[in-house]
Amino acid sequence: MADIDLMGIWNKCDEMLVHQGEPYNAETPVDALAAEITPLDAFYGRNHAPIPHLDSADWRLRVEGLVDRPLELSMDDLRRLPERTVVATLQCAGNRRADLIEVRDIPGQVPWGPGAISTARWSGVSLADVLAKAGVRPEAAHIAFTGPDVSELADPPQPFGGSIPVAKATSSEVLLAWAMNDQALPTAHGAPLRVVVPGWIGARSVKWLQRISAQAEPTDNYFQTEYSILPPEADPETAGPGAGITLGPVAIHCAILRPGKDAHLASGPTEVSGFAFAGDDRTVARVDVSADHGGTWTHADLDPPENPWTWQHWHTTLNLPIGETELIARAWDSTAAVQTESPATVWNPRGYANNAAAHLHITCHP
Ligand SMILES: Nc1nc2c(c(=O)[nH]1)N[C@H]1C(S)=C(S)[C@@H](COP(=O)(O)O)O[C@H]1N2
Ligand SMILES: [Mo]
Repeated sequence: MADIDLMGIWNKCDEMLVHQGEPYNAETPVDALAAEITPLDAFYGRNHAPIPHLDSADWRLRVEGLVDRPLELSMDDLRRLPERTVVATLQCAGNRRADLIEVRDIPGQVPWGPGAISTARWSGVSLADVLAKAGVRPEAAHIAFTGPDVSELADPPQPFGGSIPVAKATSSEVLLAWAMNDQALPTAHGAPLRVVVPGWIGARSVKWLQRISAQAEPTDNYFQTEYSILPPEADPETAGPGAGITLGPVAIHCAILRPGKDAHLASGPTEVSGFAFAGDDRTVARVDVSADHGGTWTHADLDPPENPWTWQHWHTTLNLPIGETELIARAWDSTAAVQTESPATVWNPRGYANNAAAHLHITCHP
């Protein structure tokens, strides 16, 4: 990837794990996953088309469809509404696809490891405030978002879009954000304005937002149903839009960050740490870690939730035996849902929503 000017175009650090240069798809390195707030230069990037460059002076947001007052808003108009800040984790539905690919190949999709996830402090306006200005009619059940970036993945090519139900869209945590970590929203992350749907798959947080539409049905945008769980026997090339379970809220999962994958280390008491993310508006209730194939489980020390939409880091000390060991971590959420044990159980043809327990191979010497 030497031909890609990471600093110039995307303003990313050299440690990013770049899967594709154009469209840019890169995951957050482990060190940055260990921080509560991800630095901007390490925040993962997920794109389906070349990055659009919008001039924020000419830019307008249209709000239309089943509304009493269609709107055309400039950034100045939006900045007159109350500013809100929400810390929220953004996670791609394809996060940890690499573990599914080990079960069975998933051609044509980015082989994400555990780093298609990051957390930022987002600032902007509440989508609810903008929708209230427009007056959403009672017949509207979904709020659809459209960006300007036309993706060749759709046939015929289509701008990126997605929708969420009105109930989520009018929750105060859903933002139209113009800032990230108290800095102007970077172009790579959707400037001048992006949607942030906390607790839901990243695909619904449409970047470079241009149009909001209130409608009776979910959007028919290609990416709305592309982000769905097909049954294992389905062919993703021929599956129709209704063939899968459309993804919305994220499911509970966790990652082991330390020790690193395939680490060689001394046996004995060893610090094991990672994060867990509950998704939707749930929190993480417990993280269990095992070094003996699930024979015994240690309950990790878990950071309290910042809010329901943010990952929680955890750590514990395990007494590691000499030789090869597989560490397993599994998280439980506040509804008592737990991660499934094996990626084989959740394998699906497009490789989405892998929330199987985290497994990590290490070797310990005396
Ligand atoms: N306009 C537009 N918005 C988009 C996308 C895109 O390709 N185009 N990708 C989506 C997906 S799948 C994810 S996971 C997040 C990633 O956001 P990030 O690149 O800021 O990390 O943006 C979402 N919004
Ligand atoms: Mo995504």
